[in-house]
Amino acid sequence: MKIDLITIFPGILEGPFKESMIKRAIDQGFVDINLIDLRKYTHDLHNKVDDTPYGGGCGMVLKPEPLFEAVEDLKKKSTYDQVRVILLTPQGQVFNQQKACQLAGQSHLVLICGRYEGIDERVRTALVDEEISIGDFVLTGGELAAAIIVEAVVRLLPGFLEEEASTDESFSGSLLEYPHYTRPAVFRGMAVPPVLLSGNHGEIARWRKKQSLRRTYERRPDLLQQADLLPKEKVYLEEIKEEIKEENKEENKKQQSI
Ligand code: JDQ
Repeated sequence: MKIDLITIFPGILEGPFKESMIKRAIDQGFVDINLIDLRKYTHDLHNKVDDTPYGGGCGMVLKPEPLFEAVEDLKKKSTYDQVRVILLTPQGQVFNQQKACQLAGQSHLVLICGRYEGIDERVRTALVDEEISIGDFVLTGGELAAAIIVEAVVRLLPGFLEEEASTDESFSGSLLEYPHYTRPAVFRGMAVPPVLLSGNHGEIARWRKKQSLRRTYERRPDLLQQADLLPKEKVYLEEIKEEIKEENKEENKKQQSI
């Protein structure tokens, strides 16, 4: 897979791609990531990439010419026949794991990281295939949003992560993760749940599944709505609801005795 990122601040994106998981993916040849400085596609003395908005108003807008030249150049040089051009913007479709999977299936992505008040609308209409937001909050530019998308996509590339690690996790299975513990067995008086030390793999799997269901029920009931649970999981969920009811009764008794 090839990922090109067009930005006026390549420095923002250098760090994230030089460390850890993404560096390994690059070194092992799973992905080729290129930072493209938009100013390289300007022709004036000052490498001007922005201009004032028509109609007035505050701030600046990214000019169309450098962005068109950059994307056209990247497409011309691409060895793939399908190049997907993505714009990071607060107005895009909200990014999620499903979208990450879709993008991981593409061979060549071009991510445009805007700045200022945004980009000239003609870039959006004539050049961009898809607009993505990483969530309902406001950033000052698209670079950090692009880094998040690259991270979520690269870890899904076929053969890169351990199979189980990416299929067994939060969101792809639409349940939250169960709690994890490592040594020591007792830390500052806090003990690891005994079942995890039992060596009974069936019991451990059952405990973990119930913990996943309980966490999802308590923290993200919206995810349970979408999940199609197995009959066994539905039984666990009913047990969990009973357990929570019992725990609340105990809480109330304690409260009343004070
Ligand atoms: C740009 C901006 C318009 C703020 C300029 C380019 N999820 C998400 N939040 N914020 C962004 C994405 C984002 C992406 C690219 C950006 C913000 N800005 C600043 C532009 C309205 C508000």
